[in-house]
Amino acid sequence: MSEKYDHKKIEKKWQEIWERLRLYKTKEDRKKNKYYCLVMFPYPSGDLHVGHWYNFGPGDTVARFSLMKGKNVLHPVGFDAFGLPAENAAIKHNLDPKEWTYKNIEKMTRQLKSFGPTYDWSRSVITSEPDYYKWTQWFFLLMYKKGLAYKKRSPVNFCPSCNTSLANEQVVGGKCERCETEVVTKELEQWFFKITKYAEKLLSGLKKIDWPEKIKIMQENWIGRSEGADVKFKIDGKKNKYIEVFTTRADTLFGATYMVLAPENPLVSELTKNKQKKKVESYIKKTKGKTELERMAEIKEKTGVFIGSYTINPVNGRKIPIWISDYVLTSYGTGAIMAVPAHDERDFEFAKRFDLPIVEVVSPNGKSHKLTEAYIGEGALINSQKFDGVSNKKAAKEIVKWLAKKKLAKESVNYKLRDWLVSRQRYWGAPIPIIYCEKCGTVPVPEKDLPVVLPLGVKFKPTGESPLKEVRNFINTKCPQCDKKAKRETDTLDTFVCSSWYYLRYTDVNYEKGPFNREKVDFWLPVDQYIGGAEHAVLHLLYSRFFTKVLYDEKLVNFDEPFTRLFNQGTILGPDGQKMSKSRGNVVDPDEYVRKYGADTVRAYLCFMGPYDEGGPWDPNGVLGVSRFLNKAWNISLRIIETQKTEPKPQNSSNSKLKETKTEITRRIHQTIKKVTLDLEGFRFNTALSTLMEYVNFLTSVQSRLSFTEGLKIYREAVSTLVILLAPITPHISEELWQRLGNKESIFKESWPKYDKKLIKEEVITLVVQVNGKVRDTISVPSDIKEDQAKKAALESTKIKEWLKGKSIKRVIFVSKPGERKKLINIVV
Ligand code: ANZ
Ligand code: ZN
Repeated sequence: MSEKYDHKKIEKKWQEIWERLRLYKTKEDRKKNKYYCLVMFPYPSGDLHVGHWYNFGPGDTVARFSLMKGKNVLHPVGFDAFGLPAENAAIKHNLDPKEWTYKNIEKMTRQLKSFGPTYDWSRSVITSEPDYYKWTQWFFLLMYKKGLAYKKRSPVNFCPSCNTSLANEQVVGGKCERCETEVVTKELEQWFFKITKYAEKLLSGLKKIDWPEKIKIMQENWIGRSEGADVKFKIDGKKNKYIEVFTTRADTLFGATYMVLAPENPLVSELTKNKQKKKVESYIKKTKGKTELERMAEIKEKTGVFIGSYTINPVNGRKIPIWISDYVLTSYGTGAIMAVPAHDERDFEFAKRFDLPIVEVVSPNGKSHKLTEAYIGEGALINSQKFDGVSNKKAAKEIVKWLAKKKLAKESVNYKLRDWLVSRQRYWGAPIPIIYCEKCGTVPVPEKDLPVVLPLGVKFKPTGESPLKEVRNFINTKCPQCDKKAKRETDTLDTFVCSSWYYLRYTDVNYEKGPFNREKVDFWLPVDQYIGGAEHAVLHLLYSRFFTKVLYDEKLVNFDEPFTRLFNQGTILGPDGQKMSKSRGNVVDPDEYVRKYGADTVRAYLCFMGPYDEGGPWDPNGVLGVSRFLNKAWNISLRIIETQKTEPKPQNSSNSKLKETKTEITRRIHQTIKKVTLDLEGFRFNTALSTLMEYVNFLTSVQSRLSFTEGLKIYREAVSTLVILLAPITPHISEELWQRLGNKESIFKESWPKYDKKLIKEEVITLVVQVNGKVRDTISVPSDIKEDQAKKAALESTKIKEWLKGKSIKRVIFVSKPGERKKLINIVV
């Protein structure tokens, strides 16, 4: 009996040897093609969960595969270590956030190492280290110097549970992305990054990157480009005073019967007539505290107040009333709209409620109708004077042109994207490097004074105000300009700022002259393959693109998209098919499976469980199946390897039969190389693995025709191929068998096998065609012919056609047994 597959022994042994050999030490080898393979770095939450494994396991397969294909691979990992959970855990357990974070990093590093990844640990980053966040602060200063960071008092999203403001991207369906608490609006003075300046570039850049279509569409919608026109309405009774509105439907101008301003629009106080003042003010008060999402909700009953003034519709001179309503947002377009109740649903509801005139101007059939709801479709214009009869699409352009001549309109583009709110009223983050001086005002911390160190051991409670406000020796400082007493900014930076540039730092983590070493960044970037979850679609993935574009414009890097190719792994569900969660009790602990079956089994299972971008439920039986496969692969490999040492060669029976079988094995080897190579290149890990499973079954079955001793040379080649093809997925077992095959160097120094097209050539078998059970023809067909093709071939045979003349076919039966060298078609007439 051969030695049993002992995953514990093998995995420990090779992890130690690989570390000793410094196998994963990355070098810049200019003779090879570089390949930067990046996985989204984890937040040190305490435990590596299955989702992490699903990101990192197959990610490591990609890195190892590229390594064996002869590429110069950079495959780093680090920790996104600042952030709220650390602080919340600290409060709950009366710990220090730093202590909690670093303990978790230690634990997660151990867990990460247990699956045998190729990470070069000497290139790791921890974003909460001063020598990292020093440069995060440097980026803030860069934005500030370029006018891309500014402070503004405005209503912002605020999570009452996390006690901090949030960026728009962190509000999902009106709730805090992190804790799912309903977000409220608060008026605060906050720092923003002017990402809106890059709206167009962020949009057009999407065209040239190889990302999942889904993510590109999400970013496109988030940026929300909208083409239309700004149209000027003269204020009635005022000379040369206008209100500008943004509209995407200039074709409907003749149907604009009232105007609506956002309650926050500065014109409101100016234009409100005394009689209306009380009502208007109380309405404005009620609007405050409502989030944009609430205000735009379709279902909500429309509210508003007439402010007593009028404007003149520029197309027909009609006097129309000005209202305020919360369904008009202050932050979009011009904060004012022309309302066309006949063709806009919200305006229609509003007009019904307040009994405002509804004038139909776009008609599907050129006639007028009594409208019971807004008509939003296409049509020809009516009630629009000289534009009557013109198709509405065309009319939109013509009306803008016509008004533009009178300087009353111009084409305009708006974006839904808002500036990125980056300040947080929390402790565990990079301090914003700004000083306030009574004399000099807002003063950026000079680069030589970076980092602004986050004080440690601070006792705090989240109150909605920055905890750093309580730390005297942090807050009190000197003005870098006049040297007088001054105070530091006490908000910290959103952790998404830290993660917007970490992929640059990996190329030289100890660099001291700047955030990154230009020479190394020129060599490694952009990232060739990024792998991570789709939940970052409009967060990290958008912010990183923005950072890169700023760097590009500053000529600090020579590329303007950071991640050339992106892959989103799917989600692993609990064994019950539901999302894993503690409350459901369906959370799978990968460590437990590693202990029981080994890292190689878990890695292979993750590759095998389904298409990588889909994921699916975790199936304990599936793990068992994969474990059986590895045992089978181990057993047969070992039997072949050991045959050489112990058994004498027997006498050959029939030379031609043996030769035929050897050819068959050779063909199978090359077919398998081809299939697995293409599958790994396409991230089809599941089918790569099922091909290898079939291959092992084949090797097991073929020995009935050619014993191991008879075909030892070809069998050894078959085993070599098996372990090489498996190596990126199950590195430990492969390395062990590789060594037992007598190889001295690591399998990961071996180059990926090439297949020989000539040797793959399709095998031909015989298709026997019967009519009513009698053999009438035999045709040569490919061995893997499918039922439809076989039927087609049979019916196209001239001999068969002859037999079928004048008869009607009742049934066609296809008989195909795997491994048989003949297949059969029986036509029943
Ligand atoms: C007249 C009109 C007639 C409109 C019609 C629509 C249909 P998107 O595509 O999202 O850009 N709008 C403009 N600014 C707004 C604001 N600050 N708050 C709320 N609504 C605003 O939508 C543009 C349309 O949304 C604009 O075109 C305007 O209404 C409204 F049959 O103008 B429209
Ligand atoms: Zn929250």
